[in-house]
Amino acid sequence: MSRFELDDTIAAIATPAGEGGIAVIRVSGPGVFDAVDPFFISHENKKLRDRSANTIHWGKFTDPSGLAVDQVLVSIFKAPQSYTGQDVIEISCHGGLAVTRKILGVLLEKGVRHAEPGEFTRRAFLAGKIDLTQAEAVLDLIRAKSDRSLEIAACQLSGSLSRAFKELKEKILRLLAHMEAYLDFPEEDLEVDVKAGMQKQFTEILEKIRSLLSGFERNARLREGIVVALAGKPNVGKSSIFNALLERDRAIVSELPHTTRDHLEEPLEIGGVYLRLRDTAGLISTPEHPLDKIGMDRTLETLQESYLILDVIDGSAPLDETDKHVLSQVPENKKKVILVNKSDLPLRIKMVELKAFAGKQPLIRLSAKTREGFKELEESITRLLERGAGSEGEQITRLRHQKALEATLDALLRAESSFRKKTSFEFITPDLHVALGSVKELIGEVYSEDLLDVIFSEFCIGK
Ligand SMILES: Nc1nc2c(ncn2[C@@H]2O[C@H](COP(=O)(O)OP(=O)(O)OP(=O)(O)O)[C@@H](O)[C@H]2O)c(=O)[nH]1
Ligand SMILES: [Mg+2]
Repeated sequence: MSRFELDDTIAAIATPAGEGGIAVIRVSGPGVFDAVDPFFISHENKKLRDRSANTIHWGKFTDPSGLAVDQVLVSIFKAPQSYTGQDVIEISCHGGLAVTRKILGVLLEKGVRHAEPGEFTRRAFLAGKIDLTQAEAVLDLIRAKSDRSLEIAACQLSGSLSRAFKELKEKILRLLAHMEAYLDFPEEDLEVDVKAGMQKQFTEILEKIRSLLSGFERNARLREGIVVALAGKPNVGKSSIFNALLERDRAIVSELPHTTRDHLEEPLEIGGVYLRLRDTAGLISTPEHPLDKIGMDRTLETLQESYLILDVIDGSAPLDETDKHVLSQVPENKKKVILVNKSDLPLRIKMVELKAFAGKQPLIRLSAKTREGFKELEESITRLLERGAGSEGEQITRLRHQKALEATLDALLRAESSFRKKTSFEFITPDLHVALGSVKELIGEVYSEDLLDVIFSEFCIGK
Protein backbone atom coordinates (compact mmCIF):
# COMPACT_ATOMS: atom_id res chain seq x y z
CA MET A 1 0.00 0.00 0.00
CA SER A 2 1.29 3.44 -0.88
CA ARG A 3 2.18 5.90 1.88
CA PHE A 4 0.30 8.40 -0.22
CA GLU A 5 -3.29 7.20 0.07
CA LEU A 6 -5.64 9.75 -1.45
CA ASP A 7 -8.38 8.91 1.09
CA ASP A 8 -6.31 10.44 3.87
CA THR A 9 -6.87 14.04 4.74
CA ILE A 10 -3.51 15.79 4.97
CA ALA A 11 -2.37 19.09 6.45
CA ALA A 12 0.81 21.18 6.65
CA ILE A 13 1.98 24.69 7.31
CA ALA A 14 2.44 26.06 3.78
CA THR A 15 4.41 29.18 4.71
CA PRO A 16 8.04 29.29 5.92
CA ALA A 17 8.71 28.67 9.62
CA GLY A 18 9.28 31.81 11.67
CA GLU A 19 7.51 35.05 12.42
CA GLY A 20 5.59 36.82 9.67
CA GLY A 21 2.49 38.87 8.93
CA ILE A 22 0.42 35.80 8.21
CA ALA A 23 0.90 32.05 7.86
CA VAL A 24 -1.21 29.54 5.96
CA ILE A 25 -2.13 26.02 6.99
CA ARG A 26 -3.30 23.95 4.09
CA VAL A 27 -5.64 20.96 4.45
CA SER A 28 -6.65 18.62 1.61
CA GLY A 29 -8.72 15.46 1.36
CA PRO A 30 -12.18 14.04 1.74
CA GLY A 31 -12.28 14.84 5.47
CA VAL A 32 -11.37 18.54 5.47
CA PHE A 33 -14.77 19.75 6.68
CA ASP A 34 -14.98 17.08 9.42
CA ALA A 35 -11.52 18.15 10.55
CA VAL A 36 -11.92 21.94 10.53
CA ASP A 37 -15.60 22.61 11.24
CA PRO A 38 -15.52 21.60 14.96
CA PHE A 39 -12.85 24.26 15.64
CA PHE A 40 -14.03 27.13 13.45
CA ILE A 41 -16.59 29.55 14.84
CA SER A 42 -17.95 32.26 12.55
CA HIS A 43 -20.24 34.94 13.87
CA GLU A 44 -23.07 33.66 11.62
CA ASN A 45 -22.58 30.25 13.24
CA LYS A 46 -22.63 28.45 9.92
CA LYS A 47 -20.66 25.30 9.15
CA LEU A 48 -17.94 25.59 6.51
CA ARG A 49 -19.36 22.46 4.87
CA ASP A 50 -22.55 24.39 4.04
CA ARG A 51 -20.74 27.34 2.47
CA SER A 52 -20.22 27.72 -1.27
CA ALA A 53 -16.96 26.80 -2.95
CA ASN A 54 -14.31 29.50 -3.54
CA THR A 55 -15.37 31.66 -0.61
CA ILE A 56 -13.44 33.15 2.31
CA HIS A 57 -14.73 33.33 5.90
CA TRP A 58 -13.58 35.22 8.94
CA GLY A 59 -13.88 33.67 12.37
CA LYS A 60 -12.18 32.16 15.40
CA PHE A 61 -10.15 28.96 15.47
CA THR A 62 -10.40 27.23 18.83
CA ASP A 63 -8.72 24.29 20.51
CA PRO A 64 -10.80 21.19 21.52
CA SER A 65 -11.73 22.81 24.85
CA GLY A 66 -13.23 25.79 22.99
CA LEU A 67 -10.43 28.21 23.88
CA ALA A 68 -9.67 30.67 21.04
CA VAL A 69 -6.28 30.09 19.39
CA ASP A 70 -6.41 32.90 16.81
CA GLN A 71 -8.67 34.94 14.55
CA VAL A 72 -8.42 33.42 11.11
CA LEU A 73 -9.55 33.67 7.51
CA VAL A 74 -10.60 30.36 6.01
CA SER A 75 -10.66 29.78 2.23
CA ILE A 76 -12.78 26.94 0.92
CA PHE A 77 -12.20 25.07 -2.35
CA LYS A 78 -14.42 22.16 -3.26
CA ALA A 79 -13.39 19.16 -5.38
CA PRO A 80 -12.55 19.12 -8.20
CA GLN A 81 -11.94 22.89 -8.43
CA SER A 82 -8.87 23.12 -6.22
CA TYR A 83 -5.09 22.81 -6.44
CA THR A 84 -5.15 19.14 -5.47
CA GLY A 85 -8.46 18.32 -7.14
CA GLN A 86 -9.84 17.43 -3.67
CA ASP A 87 -11.71 19.49 -1.06
CA VAL A 88 -9.17 21.98 0.24
CA ILE A 89 -9.28 24.40 3.16
CA GLU A 90 -6.61 27.03 3.70
CA ILE A 91 -6.47 28.65 7.12
CA SER A 92 -4.71 32.02 7.20
CA CYS A 93 -3.69 32.89 10.73
CA HIS A 94 -1.17 35.23 12.33
CA GLY A 95 2.35 34.25 11.34
CA GLY A 96 3.84 33.04 14.59
CA LEU A 97 5.49 29.70 15.38
CA ALA A 98 3.25 28.83 18.34
CA VAL A 99 -0.03 29.74 16.66
CA THR A 100 0.67 27.78 13.46
CA ARG A 101 1.87 24.75 15.39
CA LYS A 102 -1.16 24.89 17.66
CA ILE A 103 -3.65 24.97 14.76
CA LEU A 104 -1.82 22.18 12.94
CA GLY A 105 -1.64 20.19 16.20
CA VAL A 106 -5.41 20.46 16.75
CA LEU A 107 -6.03 19.11 13.22
CA LEU A 108 -3.52 16.26 13.62
CA GLU A 109 -5.20 15.25 16.87
CA LYS A 110 -8.47 15.09 14.97
CA GLY A 111 -6.95 12.37 12.75
CA VAL A 112 -5.57 14.45 9.91
CA ARG A 113 -2.16 13.20 8.66
CA HIS A 114 0.86 15.52 8.41
CA ALA A 115 1.61 15.93 4.68
CA GLU A 116 4.88 14.65 3.23
CA PRO A 117 7.05 17.08 1.22
CA GLY A 118 5.34 17.98 -2.06
CA GLU A 119 2.30 15.85 -1.27
CA PHE A 120 -0.23 18.55 -2.26
CA THR A 121 1.42 18.87 -5.67
CA ARG A 122 1.64 15.07 -5.91
CA ARG A 123 -2.13 14.97 -5.41
CA ALA A 124 -2.55 17.66 -8.09
CA PHE A 125 -0.57 15.40 -10.46
CA LEU A 126 -2.53 12.25 -9.53
CA ALA A 127 -5.80 14.14 -10.04
CA GLY A 128 -4.62 15.08 -13.55
CA LYS A 129 -4.57 18.82 -12.70
CA ILE A 130 -0.97 19.11 -13.87
CA ASP A 131 1.46 16.74 -15.55
CA LEU A 132 4.94 15.81 -14.34
CA THR A 133 6.83 18.60 -16.09
CA GLN A 134 4.40 21.13 -14.63
CA ALA A 135 4.90 19.64 -11.15
CA GLU A 136 8.65 20.05 -11.64
CA ALA A 137 8.05 23.64 -12.77
CA VAL A 138 6.30 24.39 -9.47
CA LEU A 139 9.53 23.52 -7.68
CA ASP A 140 11.68 25.47 -10.15
CA LEU A 141 9.43 28.50 -9.73
CA ILE A 142 9.80 28.43 -5.96
CA ARG A 143 13.56 28.07 -6.27
CA ALA A 144 14.11 30.56 -9.12
CA LYS A 145 16.87 32.99 -8.21
CA SER A 146 16.86 35.20 -11.31
CA ASP A 147 14.40 36.66 -13.81
CA ARG A 148 15.59 34.21 -16.51
CA SER A 149 15.03 31.06 -14.44
CA LEU A 150 11.70 32.47 -13.29
CA GLU A 151 10.60 33.02 -16.91
CA ILE A 152 11.56 29.45 -17.86
CA ALA A 153 9.76 27.95 -14.84
CA ALA A 154 6.64 30.07 -15.44
CA CYS A 155 6.50 28.98 -19.10
CA GLN A 156 6.93 25.35 -18.08
CA LEU A 157 4.20 25.66 -15.46
CA SER A 158 1.80 27.04 -18.05
CA GLY A 159 2.36 23.82 -19.98
CA SER A 160 4.66 24.87 -22.84
CA LEU A 161 7.16 22.07 -22.27
CA SER A 162 4.37 19.54 -21.83
CA ARG A 163 2.98 20.66 -25.19
CA ALA A 164 6.38 20.14 -26.84
CA PHE A 165 6.62 16.62 -25.36
CA LYS A 166 3.02 15.83 -26.35
CA GLU A 167 3.67 16.96 -29.93
CA LEU A 168 6.69 14.68 -29.97
CA LYS A 169 4.55 11.81 -28.74
CA GLU A 170 1.92 12.50 -31.43
CA LYS A 171 4.61 12.51 -34.11
CA ILE A 172 6.04 9.16 -32.98
CA LEU A 173 2.51 7.73 -32.74
CA ARG A 174 1.75 8.85 -36.30
CA LEU A 175 4.92 7.26 -37.64
CA LEU A 176 4.18 4.07 -35.74
CA ALA A 177 0.61 3.95 -37.06
CA HIS A 178 1.91 4.62 -40.56
CA MET A 179 4.36 1.72 -40.33
CA GLU A 180 1.86 -0.63 -38.73
CA ALA A 181 -0.56 0.04 -41.57
CA TYR A 182 2.08 -1.26 -43.99
CA LEU A 183 3.21 -4.23 -41.87
CA ASP A 184 1.89 -6.82 -44.30
CA PHE A 185 3.33 -5.16 -47.40
CA PRO A 186 6.47 -6.68 -48.84
CA GLU A 187 9.25 -4.05 -48.98
CA GLU A 188 9.44 -4.11 -52.81
CA ASP A 189 5.72 -3.30 -53.14
CA LEU A 190 5.97 -0.06 -51.14
CA GLU A 191 5.49 3.10 -53.15
CA VAL A 192 8.39 5.50 -53.27
CA ASP A 193 6.46 8.44 -51.77
CA VAL A 194 5.27 6.31 -48.84
CA LYS A 195 8.89 5.55 -47.97
CA ALA A 196 9.96 9.16 -48.54
CA GLY A 197 7.13 10.28 -46.26
CA MET A 198 8.33 7.96 -43.49
CA GLN A 199 11.90 9.15 -43.87
CA LYS A 200 10.68 12.73 -43.55
CA GLN A 201 8.80 11.81 -40.37
CA PHE A 202 11.95 10.23 -38.92
CA THR A 203 14.03 13.31 -39.76
CA GLU A 204 11.54 15.72 -38.21
CA ILE A 205 11.28 13.75 -34.98
CA LEU A 206 15.05 13.37 -34.64
CA GLU A 207 15.57 17.09 -35.23
CA LYS A 208 13.00 17.96 -32.60
CA ILE A 209 14.62 15.74 -29.98
CA ARG A 210 18.10 17.06 -30.76
CA SER A 211 16.97 20.64 -30.45
CA LEU A 212 15.30 19.92 -27.10
CA LEU A 213 18.46 18.21 -25.84
CA SER A 214 20.82 20.99 -26.94
CA GLY A 215 19.37 23.53 -24.51
CA PHE A 216 19.73 21.27 -21.48
CA GLU A 217 23.21 22.06 -20.21
CA ARG A 218 22.60 25.75 -20.55
CA ASN A 219 19.38 25.54 -18.58
CA ALA A 220 20.86 23.43 -15.84
CA ARG A 221 23.49 26.15 -15.47
CA LEU A 222 20.84 28.85 -15.45
CA ARG A 223 19.01 27.15 -12.62
CA GLU A 224 22.03 26.23 -10.52
CA GLY A 225 23.77 29.57 -11.15
CA ILE A 226 26.55 30.27 -13.63
CA VAL A 227 30.01 30.24 -12.07
CA VAL A 228 32.04 33.28 -13.13
CA ALA A 229 35.60 33.52 -11.77
CA LEU A 230 38.00 36.43 -11.46
CA ALA A 231 41.54 35.18 -12.12
CA GLY A 232 44.94 36.82 -12.47
CA LYS A 233 48.29 37.23 -10.82
CA PRO A 234 48.44 38.72 -7.28
CA ASN A 235 47.65 42.40 -6.72
CA VAL A 236 46.04 43.15 -10.11
CA GLY A 237 42.76 44.07 -8.36
CA LYS A 238 40.61 40.90 -8.56
CA SER A 239 39.14 41.39 -5.09
CA SER A 240 38.57 45.08 -5.80
CA ILE A 241 36.58 44.19 -8.96
CA PHE A 242 34.73 41.48 -7.01
CA ASN A 243 33.66 44.08 -4.42
CA ALA A 244 32.79 46.66 -7.07
CA LEU A 245 30.53 44.18 -8.89
CA LEU A 246 28.81 43.26 -5.63
CA GLU A 247 28.69 46.92 -4.60
CA ARG A 248 29.98 46.14 -1.10
CA ASP A 249 33.25 45.35 0.64
CA ARG A 250 32.99 41.58 0.70
CA ALA A 251 36.62 40.59 0.03
CA ILE A 252 39.72 41.94 1.76
CA VAL A 253 41.71 44.28 -0.48
CA SER A 254 45.28 45.37 0.29
CA GLU A 255 48.40 46.58 -1.45
CA LEU A 256 50.14 43.36 -0.36
CA PRO A 257 50.25 40.52 -2.87
CA HIS A 258 48.58 37.19 -1.89
CA THR A 259 45.89 38.89 0.17
CA THR A 260 43.25 36.46 -1.08
CA ARG A 261 44.13 32.88 -0.08
CA ASP A 262 40.90 31.02 -0.60
CA HIS A 263 38.17 31.51 -3.15
CA LEU A 264 35.06 33.43 -2.14
CA GLU A 265 31.69 33.02 -3.78
CA GLU A 266 28.74 35.41 -3.80
CA PRO A 267 25.47 35.41 -5.76
CA LEU A 268 24.94 38.21 -8.26
CA GLU A 269 22.35 38.93 -10.93
CA ILE A 270 23.48 40.40 -14.24
CA GLY A 271 21.12 40.74 -17.23
CA GLY A 272 18.49 38.70 -15.39
CA VAL A 273 20.87 35.75 -15.00
CA TYR A 274 21.83 34.28 -11.65
CA LEU A 275 25.63 34.22 -11.36
CA ARG A 276 27.91 32.77 -8.71
CA LEU A 277 30.79 35.21 -8.77
CA ARG A 278 34.10 33.91 -7.41
CA ASP A 279 37.15 35.79 -6.27
CA THR A 280 40.31 33.66 -6.31
CA ALA A 281 43.85 33.60 -4.93
CA GLY A 282 46.39 35.13 -7.35
CA LEU A 283 48.23 32.73 -9.66
CA ILE A 284 52.03 32.76 -10.03
CA SER A 285 54.39 30.45 -11.93
CA THR A 286 56.24 28.91 -8.97
CA PRO A 287 54.65 29.30 -5.55
CA GLU A 288 57.12 29.15 -2.67
CA HIS A 289 54.97 29.48 0.41
CA PRO A 290 52.89 26.33 1.11
CA LEU A 291 49.77 28.49 1.65
CA ASP A 292 50.21 30.03 -1.81
CA LYS A 293 50.39 26.55 -3.28
CA ILE A 294 47.12 25.52 -1.59
CA GLY A 295 45.42 28.77 -2.66
CA MET A 296 46.57 28.31 -6.24
CA ASP A 297 45.33 24.73 -6.39
CA ARG A 298 41.91 26.01 -5.30
CA THR A 299 42.04 28.68 -8.01
CA LEU A 300 42.79 26.04 -10.65
CA GLU A 301 39.82 23.99 -9.41
CA THR A 302 37.60 27.05 -9.65
CA LEU A 303 38.77 27.71 -13.21
CA GLN A 304 37.67 24.19 -14.14
CA GLU A 305 34.25 24.73 -12.58
CA SER A 306 33.67 28.12 -14.20
CA TYR A 307 31.62 28.89 -17.26
CA LEU A 308 33.18 32.31 -17.74
CA ILE A 309 36.59 33.53 -16.61
CA LEU A 310 37.40 37.20 -16.15
CA ASP A 311 41.19 37.32 -16.58
CA VAL A 312 42.41 40.44 -14.78
CA ILE A 313 45.66 42.25 -15.60
CA ASP A 314 47.01 45.50 -14.15
CA GLY A 315 47.10 48.14 -16.91
CA SER A 316 49.33 50.40 -14.83
CA ALA A 317 52.26 47.98 -15.02
CA PRO A 318 53.96 46.29 -17.99
CA LEU A 319 52.71 42.86 -19.01
CA ASP A 320 54.97 40.14 -17.71
CA GLU A 321 55.53 36.40 -17.90
CA THR A 322 53.22 35.79 -14.91
CA ASP A 323 50.29 37.42 -16.76
CA LYS A 324 50.97 35.08 -19.68
CA HIS A 325 51.30 32.12 -17.33
CA VAL A 326 47.88 32.90 -15.81
CA LEU A 327 46.23 33.01 -19.22
CA SER A 328 47.84 29.67 -20.13
CA GLN A 329 46.23 28.12 -17.02
CA VAL A 330 42.71 29.00 -18.19
CA PRO A 331 41.14 25.88 -19.74
CA GLU A 332 40.72 26.18 -23.52
CA ASN A 333 36.98 25.45 -23.56
CA LYS A 334 36.03 28.31 -21.21
CA LYS A 335 34.58 31.65 -22.18
CA LYS A 336 37.02 34.45 -21.35
CA VAL A 337 37.07 38.20 -21.05
CA ILE A 338 40.31 40.11 -20.41
CA LEU A 339 39.95 42.94 -17.90
CA VAL A 340 42.65 45.63 -17.98
CA ASN A 341 42.22 47.10 -14.50
CA LYS A 342 43.37 50.38 -12.91
CA SER A 343 42.35 52.56 -15.87
CA ASP A 344 42.43 55.54 -13.50
CA LEU A 345 46.25 55.24 -13.66
CA PRO A 346 48.34 55.78 -16.84
CA LEU A 347 48.40 52.77 -19.21
CA ARG A 348 51.83 51.14 -19.21
CA ILE A 349 51.08 48.39 -21.72
CA LYS A 350 51.34 49.02 -25.47
CA MET A 351 48.05 48.55 -27.37
CA VAL A 352 49.66 46.09 -29.84
CA GLU A 353 50.98 44.05 -26.97
CA LEU A 354 47.55 44.04 -25.32
CA LYS A 355 45.80 42.98 -28.50
CA ALA A 356 48.27 40.16 -29.06
CA PHE A 357 47.74 39.08 -25.45
CA ALA A 358 43.94 39.11 -25.70
CA GLY A 359 43.74 37.37 -29.11
CA LYS A 360 40.06 36.75 -29.90
CA GLN A 361 38.93 37.35 -26.30
CA PRO A 362 36.91 40.50 -25.59
CA LEU A 363 39.09 43.11 -23.84
CA ILE A 364 37.72 45.73 -21.46
CA ARG A 365 39.59 48.57 -19.73
CA LEU A 366 38.14 49.40 -16.36
CA SER A 367 38.87 50.73 -12.91
CA ALA A 368 37.67 49.09 -9.71
CA LYS A 369 38.44 52.39 -8.04
CA THR A 370 36.31 54.72 -10.20
CA ARG A 371 33.95 52.04 -11.67
CA GLU A 372 34.82 53.25 -15.16
CA GLY A 373 34.16 50.42 -17.68
CA PHE A 374 31.80 48.43 -15.42
CA LYS A 375 28.76 49.06 -17.59
CA GLU A 376 30.69 47.67 -20.55
CA LEU A 377 31.72 44.65 -18.46
CA GLU A 378 28.12 43.90 -17.48
CA GLU A 379 26.97 44.25 -21.11
CA SER A 380 29.74 41.94 -22.26
CA ILE A 381 28.78 39.29 -19.66
CA THR A 382 25.11 39.55 -20.67
CA ARG A 383 26.01 39.10 -24.36
CA LEU A 384 28.14 36.03 -23.62
CA LEU A 385 25.39 34.44 -21.55
CA GLU A 386 22.62 35.20 -24.01
CA ARG A 387 24.37 33.42 -26.84
CA GLY A 388 22.58 30.16 -27.52
CA ALA A 389 19.48 31.06 -25.51
CA GLY A 390 16.40 29.55 -27.11
CA SER A 391 12.74 30.23 -26.49
CA GLU A 392 11.84 29.83 -22.82
CA GLY A 393 8.85 27.66 -23.61
CA GLU A 394 10.62 24.58 -24.86
CA GLN A 395 13.60 24.39 -22.58
CA ILE A 396 14.23 21.14 -20.83
CA THR A 397 15.46 21.76 -17.32
CA ARG A 398 16.13 18.46 -15.63
CA LEU A 399 18.35 15.44 -15.82
CA ARG A 400 15.18 13.34 -15.90
CA HIS A 401 14.10 15.06 -19.14
CA GLN A 402 17.56 14.63 -20.62
CA LYS A 403 17.75 10.91 -19.78
CA ALA A 404 14.27 10.19 -21.14
CA LEU A 405 14.93 12.15 -24.34
CA GLU A 406 18.25 10.38 -24.83
CA ALA A 407 16.50 7.03 -24.47
CA THR A 408 13.91 8.19 -27.03
CA LEU A 409 16.67 9.33 -29.37
CA ASP A 410 18.57 6.02 -29.08
CA ALA A 411 15.47 3.97 -29.88
CA LEU A 412 14.58 6.21 -32.83
CA LEU A 413 18.10 6.12 -34.23
CA ARG A 414 17.99 2.30 -34.10
CA ALA A 415 14.61 2.34 -35.85
CA GLU A 416 15.79 4.80 -38.50
CA SER A 417 18.94 2.83 -39.21
CA SER A 418 16.89 -0.38 -39.68
CA PHE A 419 14.50 1.57 -41.91
CA ARG A 420 17.39 2.74 -44.11
CA LYS A 421 18.62 -0.85 -44.34
CA LYS A 422 15.18 -1.77 -45.66
CA THR A 423 14.52 -4.07 -42.69
CA SER A 424 11.00 -5.41 -42.55
CA PHE A 425 8.70 -3.06 -40.59
CA GLU A 426 7.82 -5.70 -38.02
CA PHE A 427 11.42 -5.44 -36.72
CA ILE A 428 11.33 -1.63 -36.65
CA THR A 429 8.08 -0.98 -34.80
CA PRO A 430 9.32 -2.46 -31.45
CA ASP A 431 11.94 0.31 -31.29
CA LEU A 432 9.27 2.90 -32.02
CA HIS A 433 7.26 1.47 -29.11
CA VAL A 434 10.32 1.88 -26.87
CA ALA A 435 10.66 5.53 -28.01
CA LEU A 436 6.99 6.12 -27.35
CA GLY A 437 7.29 4.61 -23.87
CA SER A 438 10.13 6.99 -22.96
CA VAL A 439 8.13 10.03 -24.05
CA LYS A 440 5.13 8.84 -22.06
CA GLU A 441 7.36 8.57 -18.99
CA LEU A 442 8.57 12.08 -19.66
CA ILE A 443 5.07 13.51 -19.51
CA GLY A 444 4.09 11.21 -16.67
CA GLU A 445 1.49 9.23 -18.63
CA VAL A 446 3.26 6.20 -17.23
CA TYR A 447 5.12 6.49 -13.94
CA SER A 448 6.27 4.52 -10.95
CA GLU A 449 5.84 5.37 -7.27
CA ASP A 450 9.65 5.52 -7.05
CA LEU A 451 9.83 8.19 -9.74
CA LEU A 452 7.19 10.26 -7.96
CA ASP A 453 9.09 9.83 -4.68
CA VAL A 454 12.25 11.21 -6.28
CA ILE A 455 10.48 14.17 -7.84
CA PHE A 456 8.33 15.20 -4.90
CA SER A 457 10.88 14.56 -2.12
CA GLU A 458 12.69 17.71 -3.33
CA PHE A 459 9.67 19.84 -2.49
CA CYS A 460 9.08 21.63 0.75
CA ILE A 461 6.37 20.49 3.13
CA GLY A 462 3.09 22.25 2.44
CA LYS A 463 3.61 22.56 -1.34
N1 LIG B 1 44.43 52.89 -8.61
C1 LIG B 1 43.79 51.74 -8.52
N2 LIG B 1 44.16 50.82 -7.62
C2 LIG B 1 43.50 49.66 -7.57
C3 LIG B 1 42.44 49.35 -8.46
N3 LIG B 1 42.00 48.11 -8.19
C4 LIG B 1 42.74 47.64 -7.17
N4 LIG B 1 43.64 48.57 -6.80
C5 LIG B 1 44.65 48.44 -5.71
O1 LIG B 1 45.49 47.33 -6.01
C6 LIG B 1 45.87 46.66 -4.81
C7 LIG B 1 45.53 45.19 -4.89
O2 LIG B 1 44.12 45.06 -4.96
P1 LIG B 1 43.36 43.70 -4.63
O3 LIG B 1 41.96 43.89 -5.05
O4 LIG B 1 43.64 43.26 -3.25
O5 LIG B 1 44.12 42.75 -5.65
P2 LIG B 1 44.00 41.16 -5.84
O6 LIG B 1 44.17 40.88 -7.29
O7 LIG B 1 42.75 40.66 -5.23
O8 LIG B 1 45.26 40.64 -5.06
P3 LIG B 1 45.52 39.20 -4.36
O9 LIG B 1 44.31 38.85 -3.56
O10 LIG B 1 46.68 39.45 -3.50
O11 LIG B 1 45.79 38.24 -5.44
C8 LIG B 1 45.13 47.39 -3.69
O12 LIG B 1 46.03 48.32 -3.10
C9 LIG B 1 44.00 48.11 -4.39
O13 LIG B 1 43.61 49.27 -3.72
C10 LIG B 1 42.09 50.35 -9.42
O14 LIG B 1 41.17 50.19 -10.25
N5 LIG B 1 42.79 51.51 -9.41
MG1 LIG C 1 42.43 39.35 -3.71
